[in-house]
Amino acid sequence: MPDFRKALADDSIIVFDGAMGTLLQARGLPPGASPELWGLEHADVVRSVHEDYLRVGARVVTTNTFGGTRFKLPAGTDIRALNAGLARTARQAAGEGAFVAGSVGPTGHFVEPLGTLTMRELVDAFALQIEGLVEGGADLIIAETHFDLAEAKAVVLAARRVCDLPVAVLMTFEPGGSLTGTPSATFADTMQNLGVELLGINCGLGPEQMLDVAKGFLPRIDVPFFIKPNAGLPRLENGVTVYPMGPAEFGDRMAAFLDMGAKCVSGCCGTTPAHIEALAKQAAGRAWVRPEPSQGRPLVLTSRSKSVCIGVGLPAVCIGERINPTGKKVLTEELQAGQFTEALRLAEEQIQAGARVLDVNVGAPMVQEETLLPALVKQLTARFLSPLCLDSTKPEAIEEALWAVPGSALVNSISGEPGRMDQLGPLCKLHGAPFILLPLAGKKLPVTAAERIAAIEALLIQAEALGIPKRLILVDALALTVSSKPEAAKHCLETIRHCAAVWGLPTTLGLSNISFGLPARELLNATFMAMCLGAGMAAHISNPSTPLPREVGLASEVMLARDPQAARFIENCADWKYGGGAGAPVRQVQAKAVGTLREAVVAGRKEAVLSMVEDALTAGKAPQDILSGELIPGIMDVGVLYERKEYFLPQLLLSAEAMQAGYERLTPLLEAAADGGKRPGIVLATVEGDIHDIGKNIVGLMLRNHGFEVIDLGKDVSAERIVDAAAESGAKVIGLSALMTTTMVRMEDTVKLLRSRGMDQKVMVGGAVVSDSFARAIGADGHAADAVEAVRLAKRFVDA
Ligand code: THG
Repeated sequence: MPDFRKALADDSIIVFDGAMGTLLQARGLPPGASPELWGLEHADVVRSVHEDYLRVGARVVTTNTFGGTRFKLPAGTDIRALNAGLARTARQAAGEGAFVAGSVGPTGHFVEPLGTLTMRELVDAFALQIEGLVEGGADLIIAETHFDLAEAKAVVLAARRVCDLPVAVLMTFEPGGSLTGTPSATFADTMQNLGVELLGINCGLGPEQMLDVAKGFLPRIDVPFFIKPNAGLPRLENGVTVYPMGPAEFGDRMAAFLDMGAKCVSGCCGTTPAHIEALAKQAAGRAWVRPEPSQGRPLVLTSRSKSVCIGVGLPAVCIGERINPTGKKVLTEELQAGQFTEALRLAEEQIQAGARVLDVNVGAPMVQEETLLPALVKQLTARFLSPLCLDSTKPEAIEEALWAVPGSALVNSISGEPGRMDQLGPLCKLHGAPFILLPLAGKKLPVTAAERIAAIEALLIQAEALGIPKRLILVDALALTVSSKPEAAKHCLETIRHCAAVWGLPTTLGLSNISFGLPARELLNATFMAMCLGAGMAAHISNPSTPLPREVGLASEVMLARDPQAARFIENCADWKYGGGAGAPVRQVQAKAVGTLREAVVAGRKEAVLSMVEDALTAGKAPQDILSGELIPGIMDVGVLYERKEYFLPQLLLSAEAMQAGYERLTPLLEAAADGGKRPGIVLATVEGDIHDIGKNIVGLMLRNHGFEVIDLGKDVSAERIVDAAAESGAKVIGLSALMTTTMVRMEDTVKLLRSRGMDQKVMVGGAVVSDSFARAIGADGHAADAVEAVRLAKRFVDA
């Protein structure tokens, strides 16, 4: 039996098969039917597609299970049996000579806080699907067309729970990032931390556009990569979606990826056996161009939308320490009451001051850390782009928090305390979470550098035995207080140098520990900071707003030649004065102060919005003025940020929800004042055969926020029902959504039916593959590329 892991390691290029759905349709799959259910009934047809791809040179066939989770199938479907059956069909076609890739697509739902699913529910659902795929004989699991980092991660966690098959993860990107704002490099960093065996990009783009995306992450990865573009960008011709790129051009264009070092290649939407034949010819006789093995790759932390590299020789990273109840009365009381206002304020303040990672510690007396830490982590993840550092002595709290993070958080920490490595090490490995290795063993503090190095070495051996890769380890050099141990700083510096020189490991420490019990602590901390940076420290857990250490940190980066043209130094310290008290002004990273209601909407602060609305009402402001003078301008600002790609979907949703909360408070007052005046109505629906509703729901939320009465008919809605609803409600506008190329043609039915009944409602259409020319071709009145544009269009239609 050939082993896919061996094929990944050898010199060959691996050609996968091409599109499945369009071929099934050509062979009898009715429009709108579930390809999985139909395929189970028509195994011979599915098998014929697999065989056609094998005949033209594919070495891997992909199971017809893209929508094989409970979210995409009717209730009561035996998920495991369905996936096993379809995998068996692929296995029969592949025999012993070719591989079977078990396909796992997106569910169409978001995990908290973007949606309502928990990460655990999502992983359970994928695990059930993957059990079936394994039972049916898959050789690898392939997650494809994913657009949210958390969901892609869930597939990996599920696969690791169920089997030891290699896992490939492919995400879909637009030039600016994935739909929920993940740049391709951050995707690559997160997946590499998780230890996926193969990573890549598929769908969404044709080969030309995909080339730029691939260039963006290639320098960051050591694992083999997979490129699976569409046959160009789709066009609509006579009511049919057409992918313009023919087999010969497709084969030719794929050569660029093979030159770049792609290990696996294939085609997504619009490709046929002829495309794969051309691709296989292109790959024939070529050997895999192996990427140069990297030296000293940094440790990388990620959030959904950002990567932070920590490495010897890179600019030092400040891990902001202040979300920690130690010595903070307000924070302690709030955490004890389960409130996060102060924690969120501290987060914002630290980010503005230059912290690139936030340490999160909720360890106050009488606090349930295992529920409070993940709750705060979710709030931070929804609001800020910074990766997090999970700081707790309770392994259960760290585990729960890891489940709440879409990317790679830093675990703080694993010490030599008995059981700690055994408990947390495997968790860090599973979640791809880098961790701080704290050289404490038992009761006695390791004072000398030699003792610390011995303790570090013992922990490194334990980590290696658990199969934890070195790229996940950040060593704490252990800052003890110089007041009680005069040589504490000296031993720290030696530990830092040893880690960098001998193990190539990055180091960090809790900066302020050094100065406990002495006067002029800032001076001591700053001095120690400069010395540690000189010795090669890569990160520090510190208060980013304390002037002197902050200024010395900025100056040190100039001395270490890590601040090109001293730009950051000049930006921050141009007006610096000795003993100036105020010191270098804190850099405005994001101007997100929420002095006004409008700003609170922009910042997505629901509580602030509610209390400010209340204040405005108390002050006698008219509800209509609050709405049109604050709430609406706020959401318009968000729209602008979104279009500039400064905001992504998570922030857009958060602001929309904050605005919604304020709007709901005002609604009864507005209605009373309007004296029966009606809000403009709009009917929204996802068309028949399509069960995607994320885009439509966002549009609905935005429209409600702009004062529309939204009649949401849900998904998989017939033209009849849409037109009837428009007639009954008297709505002037209809919004139609479709995600799939196979269902967007149903939009035309609705337009035709509407016009045949002589109704004059304006129709706007949207969805990932819908274009302006498509909208015109089917006689729609407009095309909205995103939720912001949908609102603009709807207003224009109503005002007209
Ligand atoms: N190594 C690792 N993790 C750590 C530490 C370390 N986590 C905790 C700690 N040390 C670093 N964090 C803090 C947090 C707060 C303070 C010091 C270190 C602190 N608090 C002030 C007080 O106690 O008075 C409050 C001041 C304020 O308002 O910020 O000093 O060494 N791996």
